[in-house]
This record gives sequence, structure tokens and C-alpha cells, in this order.
Amino acid sequence: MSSRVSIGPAETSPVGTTLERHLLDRQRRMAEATGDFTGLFQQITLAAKIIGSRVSKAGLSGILGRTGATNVQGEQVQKLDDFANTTIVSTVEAGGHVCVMGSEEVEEPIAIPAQYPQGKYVLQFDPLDGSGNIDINASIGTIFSIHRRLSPEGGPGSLGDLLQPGRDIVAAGYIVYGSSNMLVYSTGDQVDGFTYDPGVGEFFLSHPKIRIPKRGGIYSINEGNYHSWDEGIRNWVDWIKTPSETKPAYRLRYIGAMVADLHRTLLRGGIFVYPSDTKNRKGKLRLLYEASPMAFLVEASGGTASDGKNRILDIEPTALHQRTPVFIGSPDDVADALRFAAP
Ligand code: AFP
Repeated sequence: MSSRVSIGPAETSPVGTTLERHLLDRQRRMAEATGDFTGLFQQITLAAKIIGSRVSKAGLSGILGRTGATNVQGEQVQKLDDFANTTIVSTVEAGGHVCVMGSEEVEEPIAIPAQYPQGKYVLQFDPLDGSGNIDINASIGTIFSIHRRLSPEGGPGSLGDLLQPGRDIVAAGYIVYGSSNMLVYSTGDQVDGFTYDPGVGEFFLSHPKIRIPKRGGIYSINEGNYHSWDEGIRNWVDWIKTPSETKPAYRLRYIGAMVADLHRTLLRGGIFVYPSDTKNRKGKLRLLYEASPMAFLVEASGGTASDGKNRILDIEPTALHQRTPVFIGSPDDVADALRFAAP
């Protein structure tokens, strides 16, 4: 477990423990804990509840549809993306726990207004991942990661605070808004999942110590891109879906929201891949808002995450909206894919 986070070890909370109680118990296990991490986490959780509530009413409140604006990725921004982004910023900025934030929806670093204390943590997030799924009522999610600041304490944070490799993450997680809403997080030692009870308004521990299976039976990739891939990826997909004496054919599942595809991969095992292709030579997924936090969670659960050549957590970011190819999941399945992709 990282000693850079001001919270004690996770240990084993009983199933049914609330997320708040679980965090307070951890805080008490570390004598020098300041409560900063717990406070930041409570704000993230509050934002997740607000977003989850709005997502579940999306069709009712007339919020579906597009704003007409375009975000920094050149994609159309939907109203719920805006709402989720604003909710996280406004919930976290006044808390005094962070000095700067980065969002997939915002081109530049998000400064903390001068009237609020500048905290010791750095928060990065994809406010609503898989937003193409909103209009069809399929799962979407929020992804986040937390680093310690590198700039001197007290003053405003900087771009350098945001451009840190995934191996220095102190905590990462996601909230999946699905048939039930779940928050899954890790500080690097173990991965715990909490299911939301809307009647009570709380997340309850439902999936303690998630361990990804060493090998799964599902592959997850946008196979519509087959003809844009390098030969190695095409060969791997041909191999994985073909039964042989040594293995059955793998099943294909692809939702188009990384949170949902990774959530299944963590629980069931298998592999999620978004390789480079002729349209996206550097890959499509964002290193800081999608790949790094998910790599941190998957490694903490016993899995592997690679860009095809290197460990994703070791990539040194050079730009906020940098993209990367992704091979992530059960260690044996990722090793198989890399044999084809990077022989
Ligand atoms: P959006 O948040 O813009 O919908 O993007 C989702 C995403 O970044 C990731 O969550 C998916 O796995 C991936 O894109 C889907 O991309 P394709 O539509 O190209 O398969």
C-alpha cells in the first residue's frame, strides 16, 4: 500500500459496511492521518450520488440530447457530460483537499479559486465515460484518480502536478451507473466494490478484495475496426475466437464504455483491448482519465495493463489529453495478446 496517502490499510471490512464507515475505520488505523483523503473521498462520493441520481432520471428530466458544443477531443458534448463535469468540480473545489483538477471535458488544468484553501491532492477524472450510451440507456461511468501534489504546498497547483505517471497514483476508482450503481476503488493494496442503495442513499461494501481471475473467457474490443488494425492484432483476434485443442473460443463482449467493459473484466476475467489503428495511431483512450486509473485498479487486483510494449503505469505523460493503446485484464490473457501484438 502507498504510504503517500493519508489513510490506513484497507484490511477486511464486513460486507454491508458503508463506504463512509469503511473510510473512517481506515483513517483511524493511521495515527498521523489528517482526514484529508477521507474528506476528498466523501466529496467524490457525493458527486457520484448526484450524477447517479441525474443519470437515472435522464429520460424524465428532458436532459437527453446534445448541447451542440464540441469538447477538446472533437466530440459532441452531451448535456449529462456537462452536468457531471460541473458537479464534480463544484463539489470538490471548495473542500480544501485539492490544488488542481484535470477533466476529460476541459482542455486546460482546472484551478482552485483563490478564496478556497489549496490542498495537497490532485484529482483527475472522466466525468461521464461512455456517454455515447446515454441515449440508449446502457451503462456509463465516472473514472477518477488521485495523486499527491508535486508543487510546493499552500499555493495553486500546476500542470506538472497533473502530468504524473500512473505508478504514483495514491488512489483510483470508478462509479458504474448500471442496473445498480457501484463504486470500486483502490489505494493500491486491494480493490473494494460498494453497491449503492438508493433508498438509503449510501454505498455498501458488496465486493471486498476483488481479484481478477488469472485467465478469463471473454475478449472485449471494437471488432468493427478489424480492417484498420495492424496484422498482429488481427491475428490475435482470429486466434482468440477460434477453438483449438488447447483452448475454447473466447466470447466477445463490448459495450463501448470502458467503465462497464472493465467492470466486467475485473469481476469475470478476460481482456479489454483498444489498440492503435490507422485512424488513431497513438490509440484512442486517454492516458490520464481512462487508461492510468483503470491500469492502477487492474494491477491492484492481480491483473496486467500494457500499451502493447510498456506497463501503462510507467508511461510519463507529456500532455493532459494524451492517448494510449490499451491491453488490460487477466494476466494470462494479456500475455497472450502481447505475444501477437508485440512479438
Ligand atoms: P465516450 O465517453 O466519448 O463515449 O468514449 C468512450 C470511450 O472513451 C471508452 O469508454 C470506450 O471504451 C471507447 O471510447 C469506445 O470507443 P469506440 O466507439 O471507438 O469503440
